[in-house]
Amino acid sequence: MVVGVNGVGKTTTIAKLANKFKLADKKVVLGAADTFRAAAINQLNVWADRAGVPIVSHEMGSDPASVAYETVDYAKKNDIDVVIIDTAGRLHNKTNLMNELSKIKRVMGKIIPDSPHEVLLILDGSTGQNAFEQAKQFTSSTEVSALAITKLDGTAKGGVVIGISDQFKIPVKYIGVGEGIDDIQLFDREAFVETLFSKL
Ligand SMILES: Nc1nc2c(ncn2[C@@H]2O[C@H](COP(=O)(O)OP(=O)(O)OP(=O)(O)O)[C@@H](O)[C@H]2O)c(=O)[nH]1
Ligand SMILES: [Mg+2]
Repeated sequence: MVVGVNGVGKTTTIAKLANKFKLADKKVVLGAADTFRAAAINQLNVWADRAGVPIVSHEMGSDPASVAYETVDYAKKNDIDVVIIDTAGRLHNKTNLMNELSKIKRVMGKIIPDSPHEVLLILDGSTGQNAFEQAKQFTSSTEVSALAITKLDGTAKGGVVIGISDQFKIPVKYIGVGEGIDDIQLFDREAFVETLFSKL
């Protein structure tokens, strides 16, 4: 399950992960549980096509939790290895969003107990201190198990994530380094710290 505020790179990161798992010979399915915007569903559909993986989607405005439920159900019936659920980054208000995320998480567990096995919080590396506030919000309503920092291909170095990872005790797993499907890397602490202190 992939969470984060709007525009941080959730959908793009999902596409990258889908591609990565597919190349590792895993069977992948995507769930378009960001039903808040029609464009979000289309965007995920395009990426699913590009990565060559199936997708479960309903029309805009439909219940995101039911999309998630159906996706996990599809995965179970079709022997899928990896389910990746896209979620909305914004709703009419923050409380709605957080309640919705809890609900999405809960319904998945009805089909596969203990799922989702990972809740990945996406943070935009160029955000600065506001990323702390985001981490606080999301960790209070869902159990975030890992972080991904996007947009590290620009001038941003994403140093804020060190404090976030430390304070919330959540490991950083991936970094995003571009808009393309291959532009994802496993987080490498030493390389990250080297970059932080390197001269441009
Ligand atoms: N340069 C760069 N751009 C990125 C990266 N990841 C995502 N983007 C861009 O950031 C923009 C937003 O990405 P999305 O994946 O749509 O973000 P989102 O979190 O799904 O946004 P919402 O669906 O609106 O909540 C897009 O233009 C992406 O191409 C990255 O690692 N580097
Ligand atoms: Mg999105």
